Amino acid sequence: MALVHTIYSRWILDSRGLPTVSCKVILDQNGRKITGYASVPSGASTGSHEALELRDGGEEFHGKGVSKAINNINTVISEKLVGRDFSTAAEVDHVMLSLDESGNKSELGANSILGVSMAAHRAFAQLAGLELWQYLRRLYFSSLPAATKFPRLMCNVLNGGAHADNGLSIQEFMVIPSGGDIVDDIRMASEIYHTLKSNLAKDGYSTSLGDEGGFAPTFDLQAIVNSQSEMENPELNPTKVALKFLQKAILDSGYTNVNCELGMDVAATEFYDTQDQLYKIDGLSLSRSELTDFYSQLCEDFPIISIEDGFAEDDVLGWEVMTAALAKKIKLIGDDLFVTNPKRFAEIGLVNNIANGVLIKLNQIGSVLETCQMINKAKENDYITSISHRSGETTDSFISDLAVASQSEFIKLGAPARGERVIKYNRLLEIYDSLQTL
Ligand code: 2PG
Ligand code: MG
Repeated sequence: MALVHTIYSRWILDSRGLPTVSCKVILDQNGRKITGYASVPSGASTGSHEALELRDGGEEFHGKGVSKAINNINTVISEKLVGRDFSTAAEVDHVMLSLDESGNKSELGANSILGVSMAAHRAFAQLAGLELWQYLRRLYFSSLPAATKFPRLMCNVLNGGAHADNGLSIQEFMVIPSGGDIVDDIRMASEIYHTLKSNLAKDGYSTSLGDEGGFAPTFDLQAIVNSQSEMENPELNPTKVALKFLQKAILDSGYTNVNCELGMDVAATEFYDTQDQLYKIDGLSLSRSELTDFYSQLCEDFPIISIEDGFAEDDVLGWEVMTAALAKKIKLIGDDLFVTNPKRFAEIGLVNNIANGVLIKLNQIGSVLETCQMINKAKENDYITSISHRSGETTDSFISDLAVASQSEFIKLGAPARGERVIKYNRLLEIYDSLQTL
């Protein structure tokens, strides 16, 4: 049991240089003060069913200011929490959730509630003398086996879609190592990332980075055919060229498709034309069955084990076609589809029996408590979970602890480069080391 002594929020800059909410929660236990800090990420390809991220509009920060969200923390939320005793961080979340009855957190903002929620979980973990992942395990995932299992990494090394200006329709091309343990996997990710960089440079492509630290080349398809390079015969398709580069980087780094596989986040909502119900991908206009065939062929040609958001967020029909064709072979992960919302997951996913995995993003639902409820609901229904960062990130590594605590199958954390991404990789290493010395 501890008393909430202080809650304080201010804006900081995120990895895109835009403001976001940071928060600190100070607990007081018989005069002993404990502080938990957190900061909130932000998406670019956001699903329309996500909880509301409160932005100010107006002139400041081009309308992206978060002073309203911060004000909500420093007034409404503080007034309700400060001076009260709590025995867990989940209790803090329950009180905050009762303050916003909108259903999508549009009264207080998901960014304000989540900032306090994450900081409170950190503070209560310290109060209990536990690492954050241990506290989350105890609070939300106590029925899981005691053993510590690390997630497989989904490393987004080549960026497109809304995260880059390079004309690639598909948003994320990921390598997914499975080298044995998390240390080997992170080394593998780093080596492949740098091999990919040299291979792109050798072929004359830019190695500038997209929002998630992956490379963002603009593929000149005609030049590829003319050059007779190893990238020849991509059937003039940028997606295939991107996947070829990834596969070559894996092999050139001395690995095989046994110890490193591939995944994509298509983010198909971004290029779905609701008028004609066609997907405008790679200069093509594909129907549901044509797009499914396109994915099936890619899965034949490349060692792909996971496709996220292969169809648009409300295109249940499309998801049904894809699920029927591919769910037995690979992971079909819903991101914009489920938006980490247990209710939507039940109504859209379980009722229609679509997808077989759930992407988990804290700020899509807006509290740690509900995020963990979503993870448990997915597990109960045999859906795998992948704990995910956002394209706009901070140096907060909460997701690494959450992935270990929940024994999630995957963690999606961008490229192994740039501070806001590597801190999540490095936190996994830190947890690994702490287990060796326990
Ligand atoms: C996604 C994410 C994270 P954003 O679509 O899965 O990779 O991107 O944060 O822009 O929604
Ligand atoms: Mg996604």
